[in-house]
Amino acid sequence: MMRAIELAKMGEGLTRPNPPVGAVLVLEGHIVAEGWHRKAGEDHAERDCIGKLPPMPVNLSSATLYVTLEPCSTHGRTPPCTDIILEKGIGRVVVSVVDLNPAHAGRGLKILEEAGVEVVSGVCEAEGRELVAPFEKFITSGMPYVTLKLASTLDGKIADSEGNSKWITGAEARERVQAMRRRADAIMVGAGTVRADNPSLLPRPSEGREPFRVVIGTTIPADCKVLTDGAAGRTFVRYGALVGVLKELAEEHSVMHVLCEGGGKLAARLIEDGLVDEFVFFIAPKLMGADGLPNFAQTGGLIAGVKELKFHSVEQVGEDILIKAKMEK
Ligand code: AOF
Ligand code: ZN
Repeated sequence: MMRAIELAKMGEGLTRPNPPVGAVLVLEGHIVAEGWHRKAGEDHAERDCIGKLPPMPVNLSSATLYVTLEPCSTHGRTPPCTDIILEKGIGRVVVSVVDLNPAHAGRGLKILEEAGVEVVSGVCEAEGRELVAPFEKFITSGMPYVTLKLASTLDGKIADSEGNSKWITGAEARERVQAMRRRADAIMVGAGTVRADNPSLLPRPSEGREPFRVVIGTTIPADCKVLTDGAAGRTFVRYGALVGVLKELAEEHSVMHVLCEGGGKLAARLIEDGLVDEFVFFIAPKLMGADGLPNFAQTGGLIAGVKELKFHSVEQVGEDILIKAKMEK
């Protein structure tokens, strides 16, 4: 299943509005085929995997198909995966997580079981759930999953007194940010960040990803990168309630996963409005000092109103620390 999850990850950032899914077919203890979902409208992971079997007939009644998501059971853009599994006579199907898409949700597993296929679910469930978290948010609420990434010094400063923020964290942390961009459907920043840094916000290397870029605010220079480079056609500048902007991204552009990279004011608004699904903090072993410099929560300031988070993972990345956290529900 961990191999199937690895395969699924190759589709992250490419599949909207579909989830990234991976599949592995095992026969007599050996992996005989692998597959993953590349793009909505193209083969699902199961079909991609099974399609890679050699053309000669093989008895698959003792084979196990490992899939990161419950196989679909209805005709969407593509035919149901349950059909091909039954057609090929695969004896056992192991899934990580049930598909929360109301069109499937348990139905695929039931169809397989009723047809005599041995079904196991909940394998590597935490990893499988993490993989489809953006899809689940999108399909169940019509809103994108929002990851808020912030890089700060140990004393919580996200920029210096001249607004410079690019060099707070080290090279490895910046590489990780590129990987996060490849997994997102849209990268969002505040107008202040564009004015201060003139970022491209595109992943490097892009590996085929073409995320939207969303700038929240009114005034950005006409010659900034996001408005003038080759991907400028996928840049949106928006002002107003963030809920409305996020809804527009989901409804009109099938954006399932938004990565917000700050700055402090936009971060504070997202936090205040309860729109952040996951926090990713990069913390550098540096002290900036000085009062009044930008940090990421410019509102509140009383212990009574403190926002409680829960750390999900803590990891050293180069000289920096990466903390993933979620708001306590
Ligand atoms: C699977 N395997 O690899 C994926 C699944 O319009 P379609 O036919 O592409 O179906 C989209 C739905 O299928 C999507 O909303 C989700 O519930 C499921 N995605 N299912 O069995 C896959 N990507
Ligand atoms: Zn399917």
